Amino acid sequence: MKRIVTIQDFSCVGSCSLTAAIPVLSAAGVECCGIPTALLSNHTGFPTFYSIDLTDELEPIGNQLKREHIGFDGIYTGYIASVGQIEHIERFISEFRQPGTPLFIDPVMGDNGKMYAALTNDYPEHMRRFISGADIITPNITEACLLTGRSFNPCPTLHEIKEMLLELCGLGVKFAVITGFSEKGQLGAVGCCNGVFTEFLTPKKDVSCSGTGDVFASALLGAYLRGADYAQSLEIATKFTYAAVECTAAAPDRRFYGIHFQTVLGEYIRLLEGIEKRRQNEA
Ligand code: PXL
Repeated sequence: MKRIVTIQDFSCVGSCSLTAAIPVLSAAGVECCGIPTALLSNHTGFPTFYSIDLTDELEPIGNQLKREHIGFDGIYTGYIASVGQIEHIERFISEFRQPGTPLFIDPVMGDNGKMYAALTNDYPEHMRRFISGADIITPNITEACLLTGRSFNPCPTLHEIKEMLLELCGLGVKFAVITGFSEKGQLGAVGCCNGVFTEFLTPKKDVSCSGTGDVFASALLGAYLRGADYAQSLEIATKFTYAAVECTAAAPDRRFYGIHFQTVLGEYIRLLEGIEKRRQNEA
């Protein structure tokens, strides 16, 4: 079984960050070790939250894991609470990333044209440096605009999305994905690897719920670690996220609490098994 480490916050309530990554990656058959960067009562999209910063715990945790000779088949970062925390995580990665260890960075910074409340204005430039060594990144449109220094455009054309993807790949990213692209009543993700584009769209649901990006990113990584190629991983993650958003839409009073992915994890597992069966048939 593959073992990865994910470094992001633990929000007690909100179905996001570690509480999305661990179940989704576990459903993919991957051991998902979580290192919390902060402990929050609830995600920062609620009007108020209580937070304990755990930045200073990262180094002793890393040292202890090294002492036990624990290694990882992948490193995955999500919401990082501050520029200082990015720097700590960079040191952790330089200790644990072997040649060939995939580095997956979800550059969580904002949504709907706004940066998350707790982040500072200099954050995007540090995130831009941080993603330069990544294998896979999954910004949404807001984050892609922040990373490429563009002013926010809620409905970029496919051509504009492709320009941003090429720019992100130009930073040294192997597979850049932008989520939240919409066209003709459909919504989905577009990816780029070596100048080749991949796109997968589903019907658009007008539902916005926290944790959607975290579920998509975790599902994409899980599929990739299970042996799906980049295009297949993007398709599976988009289909699964759509199923979860549909589920959330059916429970409007609960949207604030985060995306309802839990009841459709079985769907994700079936999608992964479908890829595996196809591979066996081709062999
Ligand atoms: O889902 C992204 C996310 C992760 N972690 C925290 C957040 C958010 C978005 O609001 O506040 C703490």
